[in-house]
Amino acid sequence: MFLSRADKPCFFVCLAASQLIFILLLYRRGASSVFQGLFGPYPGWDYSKTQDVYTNLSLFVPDSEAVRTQYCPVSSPILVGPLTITFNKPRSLKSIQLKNRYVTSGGYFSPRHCFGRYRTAVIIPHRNRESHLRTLLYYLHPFLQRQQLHYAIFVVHQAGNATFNRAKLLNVGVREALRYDDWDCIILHDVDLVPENDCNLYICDEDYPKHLSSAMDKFQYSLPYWAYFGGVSAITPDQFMRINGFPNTYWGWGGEDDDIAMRIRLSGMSISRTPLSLGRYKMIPHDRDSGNEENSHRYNQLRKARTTWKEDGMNSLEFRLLSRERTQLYTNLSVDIGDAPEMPTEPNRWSIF
Ligand code: UDH
Ligand code: MN
Repeated sequence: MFLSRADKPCFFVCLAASQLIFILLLYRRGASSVFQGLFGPYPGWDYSKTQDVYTNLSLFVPDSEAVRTQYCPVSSPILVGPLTITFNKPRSLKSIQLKNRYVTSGGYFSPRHCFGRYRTAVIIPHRNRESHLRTLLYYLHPFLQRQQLHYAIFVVHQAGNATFNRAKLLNVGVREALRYDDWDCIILHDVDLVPENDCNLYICDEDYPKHLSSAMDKFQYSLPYWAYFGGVSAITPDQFMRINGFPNTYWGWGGEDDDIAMRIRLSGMSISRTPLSLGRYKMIPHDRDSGNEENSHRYNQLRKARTTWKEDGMNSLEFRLLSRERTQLYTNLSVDIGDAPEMPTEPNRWSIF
């Protein structure tokens, strides 16, 4: 039976073609989305029923006499799951402050009726995205309070007009945030990504760096490719130092997240990932920013990452901190990170990233 089928050359052609399609799908869209496609969605959340991110937040307020005596429970009692996220309403800093009365100067919060179990710093690389920042703060503060975290938000603002450098700003953010507190977990957070489920906990995985934004609406709620590490991720200070932080040399858009993914593997770790049904994010729609043009050197840089990661990172980080300012909703770090060096332009050889 097999032999007679194998006789036909068409059989082998079809077999090879189907395998090729499967491998391509696996690479481009991530295995989980392939399996989801083949076997239907994972049992999970119903995102057609969502709740306001401020629901029941006031339950956390004890009477003025109360003293904290215990740690907060491992699992917060007021998590609701899918959240209502809309971008049609502009948010003012004042209105966000009024809704988050227990956030203190510098964007700090500690649960008021119990001791937060986890200490989480959120670091946001930023330039010229003021309205995105306000929208994110509107959703992120109550989101983190719902999780009963001891947390603070740090915005790392790139001063000047030099080409944007996301990874270097994140390095600066981690170095500076660690001066403020003994953080258990550092969340690296794009300014335009809003989490859609409050059960997506902003705490770290003990063993490996964790990719939290596994399902972004921009990528039809699936991974764009298997090693994708962009958007929002969680890393412990130890894991961060193990990979020598992030590269300082990716100026402009693209490549730095793939370099980080490579560092994680090269240092003997792997990426842990929030399941797709939970790691859902909405991206505030936007065009490419001026000053953040595509980095045409990134393919060449990625090819060399294996040899450069040990000397390009936290151990070579140089910057000038221009100001540290504690605003009511976040700590703003304004920083001069220098300018991109002159390099001859590279032809695009890899189009897969
Ligand atoms: N960022 C800034 N200011 C900039 C550039 C980037 O704050 O000028 C930060 C911000 O936190 C942003 C992150 O860097 O979320 C990543 O940059 P991005 O949002 O431009 O990256 P993304 O992958 O780029 O979203 C997609 C550009 C799509 C353009 C095509 C639209 N159809
Ligand atoms: Mn974006």
